[in-house]
Amino acid sequence: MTTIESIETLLVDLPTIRPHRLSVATMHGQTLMLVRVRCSDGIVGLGEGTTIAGTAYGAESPEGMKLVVDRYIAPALTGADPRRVRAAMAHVGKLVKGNHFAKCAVETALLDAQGKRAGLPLSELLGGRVRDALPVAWTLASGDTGRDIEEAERMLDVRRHKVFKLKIGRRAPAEDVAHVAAIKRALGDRAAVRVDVNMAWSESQALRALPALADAGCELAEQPVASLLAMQRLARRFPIALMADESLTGPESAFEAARRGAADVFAVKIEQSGGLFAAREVAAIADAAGIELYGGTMLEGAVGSIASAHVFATFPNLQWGTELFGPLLLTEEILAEPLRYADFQLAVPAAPGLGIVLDEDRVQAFRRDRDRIAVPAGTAQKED
Ligand code: MUC
Ligand code: MG
Repeated sequence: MTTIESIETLLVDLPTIRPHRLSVATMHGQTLMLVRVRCSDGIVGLGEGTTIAGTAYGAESPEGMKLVVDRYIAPALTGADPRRVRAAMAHVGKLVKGNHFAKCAVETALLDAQGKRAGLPLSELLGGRVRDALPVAWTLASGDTGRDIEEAERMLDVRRHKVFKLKIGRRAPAEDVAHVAAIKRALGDRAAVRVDVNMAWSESQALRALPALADAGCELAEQPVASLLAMQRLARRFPIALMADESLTGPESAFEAARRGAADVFAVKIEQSGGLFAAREVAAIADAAGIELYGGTMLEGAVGSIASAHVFATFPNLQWGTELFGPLLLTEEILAEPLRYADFQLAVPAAPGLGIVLDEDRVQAFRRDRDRIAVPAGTAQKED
């Protein structure tokens, strides 16, 4: 019988190419919690858990995920059959409540191993991909309108992105609307402009700002308010699509959002959903309810981004494309062969499992010392 021999975790701290300003925090670096599942047949599966600015975005942190995997998930799975991925994760579900991001990292590693074992890319293992490449949006979040326009122009020039998501919600809504309008004016029909407010507005602020954003040519607003009821009241009032992100924490919440008609689009995220299978359930609920789909990111590094890509490649509907640009926000490459971004798309690898190989030297170089609590200079999350 094939068994899981060990599950190991490590934290890898990587700087971002520039400060990334969201309404909840400014990121200067990203911490990847990598998981390696070693099986008795010699196969090793890889997974990743990532958050946005530590605990500023959600309840989990990379350090917390590592603890949950080391202390609770690894002992529960050691000795289990790695080929029974769903049984293994059901067992974990009984012992570990919540902790969606940590569970997603482990499920990814089990599926990577299973794909390698079967000789199938993850997307084929999950039932078959319907596309080999995914459109990828870029997030403009430097905090400066001129700099954002220059960044967008560069992305258009090199044909890497032509859809831009603007992070807003830190400033007064009227200032944000002016920022969005200036960027859309500069880019014109060459690019699509969307915004993500990360829940920063009250409903009355959203009521004033959404029509102004629509007038400025912004095609979509992501999670302008926190409340699902407020999302429901705002939906379909203005000629701008409303997308749910933070409201979607798995299939149950997706069902509730769909039942209430609280969004036109769902941003599906594998970690927030609770894993790759759960993300597919969220997408199925959207499809059944006539809600459109978008492949979201938790700003994962290469491992989490490519796991997401395999899942999104299986979605029959993906009307709004994806934003799997996480690895491009980091200064350092940790793969032996970088992911392929070209012609505004990310190629979904064709090799078995995730279809990627870590550059072990690079990983070790950026690995956080096990005994050191402090985060290396330049990568700490801090408010500016
Ligand atoms: C989010 O809220 O969607 C996605 C892109 C980005 O810059 O941040 C993430 C999180
Ligand atoms: Mg969002």
